[in-house]
Amino acid sequence: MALPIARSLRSASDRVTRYILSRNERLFIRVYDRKAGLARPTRPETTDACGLDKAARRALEDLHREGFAWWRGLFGDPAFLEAARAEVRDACRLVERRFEGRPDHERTMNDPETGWRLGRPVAHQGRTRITVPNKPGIEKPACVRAVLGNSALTEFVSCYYGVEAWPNYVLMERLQTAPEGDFWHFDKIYDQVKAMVLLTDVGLGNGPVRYKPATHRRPPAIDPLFHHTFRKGLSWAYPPEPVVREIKPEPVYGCGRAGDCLLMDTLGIHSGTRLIEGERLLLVVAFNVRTPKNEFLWRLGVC
Ligand SMILES: O=C(O)CCC(=O)C(=O)O
Ligand SMILES: [Fe+2]
Repeated sequence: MALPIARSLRSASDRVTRYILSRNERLFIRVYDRKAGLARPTRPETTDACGLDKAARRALEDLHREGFAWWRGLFGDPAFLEAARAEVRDACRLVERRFEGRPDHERTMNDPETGWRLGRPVAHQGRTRITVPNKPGIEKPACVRAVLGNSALTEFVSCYYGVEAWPNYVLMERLQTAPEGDFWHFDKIYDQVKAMVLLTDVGLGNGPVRYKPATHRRPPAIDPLFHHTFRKGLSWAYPPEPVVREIKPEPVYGCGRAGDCLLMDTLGIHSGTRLIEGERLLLVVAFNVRTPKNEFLWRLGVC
């Protein structure tokens, strides 16, 4: 009997906390930053114990400083790349078949055969996206198993936060020529790192992601949007262009060779750019982490 009472008291207190923080931006920011301070991403000089090699240590330093980093050639095996490109193209063909003849308002569907979440191809952005949850009972192509099974990558992200990290899902993505990129955004107010594995060479014309350096430390102009996202959800995670333009310095572009792995702290502001030529194929591993901030937001039921 005692346990359900304790639980319902706790959930009542969580609801009150959420209500109070919803009403007061400054208080929300203070609490949010204090939770973040409890497990700041580990400083690179304290990460010897993580056993990272030289390339990974350099990427870790860059990720701390800029919120964005390159780990060159991590998945550079040509046989892996060729097979992975074929698997991503196959998955894109499955998406086309599944959406054939479906009404326009259906933006996503769960594929009963594979367990994947399929996104309707977004024509004006040239984007096809398949989400493969990292759960039992979900079909996982070899390329997905390879990125999920790369323990150096998971260790890297755990080391960045100083707490346990685990891959939550993998995106298989294709970008084709299109009139538009997507809008500036942060992914969510939770701590998360995304590892983007390039399966094709990406130059400026091939739709690289762009990232405003150091915005993972949240410039003050972004505070109201974090608060609104807390209150009302992810439609507030899109800072307007003039606000982003005022934030220095200029963006970096996620160009690289097939096999390079880009690392991105998704609290920072970024956007996909328009693909002008060729085709960009990508695997993206999204990592969850058990930071005090995330535990707190999970408890409050924030999306
Ligand atoms: O595809 C891209 O270049 C960026 C996509 C993005 O914003 C993300 O995966 O969070
Ligand atoms: Fe994003």
